[in-house]
Amino acid sequence: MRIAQPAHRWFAGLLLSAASALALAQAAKPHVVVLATGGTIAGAGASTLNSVTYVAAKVPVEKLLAGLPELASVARLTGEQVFQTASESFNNEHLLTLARRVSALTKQADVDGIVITHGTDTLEETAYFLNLVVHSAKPIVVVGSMRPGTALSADGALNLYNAVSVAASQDAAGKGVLVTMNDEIQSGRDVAKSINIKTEAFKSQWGPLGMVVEGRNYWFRAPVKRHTVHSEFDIDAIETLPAVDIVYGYGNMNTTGIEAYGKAGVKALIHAGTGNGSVAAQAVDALKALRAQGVQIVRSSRVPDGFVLRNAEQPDDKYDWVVAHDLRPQKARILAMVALTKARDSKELQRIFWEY
Ligand code: DAS
Repeated sequence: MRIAQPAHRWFAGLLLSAASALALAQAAKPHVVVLATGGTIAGAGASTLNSVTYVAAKVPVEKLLAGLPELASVARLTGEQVFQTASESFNNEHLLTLARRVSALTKQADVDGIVITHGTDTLEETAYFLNLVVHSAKPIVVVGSMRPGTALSADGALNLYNAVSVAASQDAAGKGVLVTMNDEIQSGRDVAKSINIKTEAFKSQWGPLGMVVEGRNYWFRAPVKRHTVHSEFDIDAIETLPAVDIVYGYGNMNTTGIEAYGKAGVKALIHAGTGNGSVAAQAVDALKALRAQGVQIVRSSRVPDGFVLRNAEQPDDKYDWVVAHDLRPQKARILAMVALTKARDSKELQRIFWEY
């Protein structure tokens, strides 16, 4: 014979079973780890009208996640504060530390995807670096914002939601490191900050890979250059990064910078030339002298889009120089640093610039 339960015990039982059902449902969601590094997405301004005047790298990751309860609908989250810095101040140690943490997390069976919140100034460099050295097909998404969360029409909340949503998506696996900004899903290799004052700041001349709208991914193309699991480079085998710097081409340029970097012992120098990577006549001998000292010379261009043709503006075969293909100078520097942990001659270096 069933003994009737008093109403309050029946209700408590109902609540308990609902709570445990909710907990089970949450536990079944993909586990996304959010690694916070600082930037505007963690910034704060004095008033809602301060969309450009604010202090970056203030809000801790716990607060970023707590301020976005919608995230619980897409993933189970863990937050880690790896750094709290504006990204213009990133150095090679930041890159190595972050990549080692990302790599270690991707090896954990209970981690399904990773989001890195990052300043927008060098976000494109970090995304490309991770694309080259983290051997995992799991979604890795780098995200920032152009306005602090305290401003009217702040973009960080939706950018972060989109980043977590993409990182929790199975269809985002195997596409290399991704960047979600302004509803677009960009390739970490191709994307660069192209407008320094709009929320529609990140562009790729080859276009985004897709869009994320209301938590759903719409893909339109896939990367063709080598990345992540198809890369010959692995962060677990990289102790340090060699010195690689950039000189800028312009009218009336001189060789002071080129010679100074030679004296400083750079292993490669990226020349951000005019046009199709042109080198001023007065700079050619200085670059040839560096090459003769064993410094690799990589011709990139200050022109954001297009790509540098080998042996067009300069006899690269004769000078034993390398061309950066379609990579902007700051991206070419990242690839040259990683490549020189393995490549020992310019032919190998040029192959790497064609393939990555
Ligand atoms: N200073 C910028 C940075 O940290 C702020 C930003 O846009 O994120 O990259």
